[in-house]
Amino acid sequence: MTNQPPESKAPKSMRLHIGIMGRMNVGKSSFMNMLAGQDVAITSPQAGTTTDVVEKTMELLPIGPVVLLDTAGVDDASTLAEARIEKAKKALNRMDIVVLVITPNEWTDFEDALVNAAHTKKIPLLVIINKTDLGQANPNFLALLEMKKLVYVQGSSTDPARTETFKSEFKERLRGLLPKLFTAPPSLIGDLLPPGGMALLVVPIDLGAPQGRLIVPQVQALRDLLDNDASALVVKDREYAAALQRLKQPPDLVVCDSQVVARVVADTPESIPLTTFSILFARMKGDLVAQAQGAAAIEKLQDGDKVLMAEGCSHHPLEDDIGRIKIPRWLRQYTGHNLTIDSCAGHDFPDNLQEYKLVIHCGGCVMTKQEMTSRLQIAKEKAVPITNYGVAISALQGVLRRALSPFPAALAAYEEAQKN
Ligand SMILES: Nc1nc2c(ncn2[C@@H]2O[C@H](COP(=O)(O)OP(=O)(O)OP(=O)(O)O)[C@@H](O)[C@H]2O)c(=O)[nH]1
Ligand SMILES: [Mg+2]
Repeated sequence: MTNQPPESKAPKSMRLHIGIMGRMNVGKSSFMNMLAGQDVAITSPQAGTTTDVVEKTMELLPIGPVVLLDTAGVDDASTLAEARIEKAKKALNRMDIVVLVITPNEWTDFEDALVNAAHTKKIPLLVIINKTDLGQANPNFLALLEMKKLVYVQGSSTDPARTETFKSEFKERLRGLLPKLFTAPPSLIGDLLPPGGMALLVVPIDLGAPQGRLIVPQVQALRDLLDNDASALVVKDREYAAALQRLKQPPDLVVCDSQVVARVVADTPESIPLTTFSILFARMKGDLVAQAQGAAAIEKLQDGDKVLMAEGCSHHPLEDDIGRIKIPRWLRQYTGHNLTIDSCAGHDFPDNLQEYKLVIHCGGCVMTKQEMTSRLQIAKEKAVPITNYGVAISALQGVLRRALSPFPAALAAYEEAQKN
């Protein structure tokens, strides 16, 4: 037990990030203060009071740990610069849900643009009609929101007599939108292909590996493809080139085992998207963008730098071989530097994490997504780049750009991090 208040226990990344957005002066900061039950953000009748994002971590019962993000208001639509909308859209990337604050009977192009952007990014959106103490929304206006299929709550952030009702209605509506966030299982591969598409899976030769360890990822990929109305062709790496040639149409995606990725890349035309099983799992289990970014640190390693090989479980002979012998060897060969490579296993990172220039994590097959996410978060807080076995192997084989080709955001993050 610790003395910490409950809200400081959960790492930020596991909290529901609620972004409060809207035009200037609609009462975003007042709404946030009302939810927080304290004056977290400055409010004023002056438009443009909030200039930078104000964050408040709190326990929003019964929903759980959340981060409220109060954003700078956007100009009235008439003077709305394109750049402002772009900035607002960018801010969406940090949010799990958007709360769009408006005032009664005012709906501009900005609101439409934000609703569309949230829709495109598949971020649920809840409309708050604020300042109803000054005047109610008229029936036509509410009908317009309903026509746009928007969920809304009405109330006043500054009227103490009505805050409790406002808050509880807000939480109820919010909960109604949440299942979409939590019930949709992350896709392994199915979302990367069009319906009716075909994936070519290149599996390692030693299919008879103990306890089916090498088989599970392929079975999961097959199932996910079938669930998404796609088909698959499975070949061993030796038969890959011939199988590819026999196809009348190129596959929509090639997925191979990390350890044969260099050869498979060599045999695959540039126009065919290609990745590895471990990159697919990294995406499903962790945060591929962060891990692609982390891989850029490989290029910057110097003599004497420390690298940590981290495993989620304490006993895993097969990955031991990759994590303790192969990757360290490739890493030394690739960088040409004298590195200190440590390893850790189990549920905790070592206390001296900040001494490392890079953490290379296993695929986390025995870890939950939350566990992986919180580890990524710890590394982020200590400013230590983190990547994973699969991403690192492709980088060390010199084919990471190619293996990230189906994931534009991760590829961009990797290229950007290489420049810095
Ligand atoms: N009457 C009334 N006034 C409100 C309400 N909510 C906010 N206000 C007032 O509206 C003004 C603007 O509120 P803020 O919370 O600063 O608005 P904001 O959207 O954060 O503004 P920017 O940060 O400038 O974009 C302040 O004077 C608030 O007191 C409400 O529900 N009713
Ligand atoms: Mg504000």
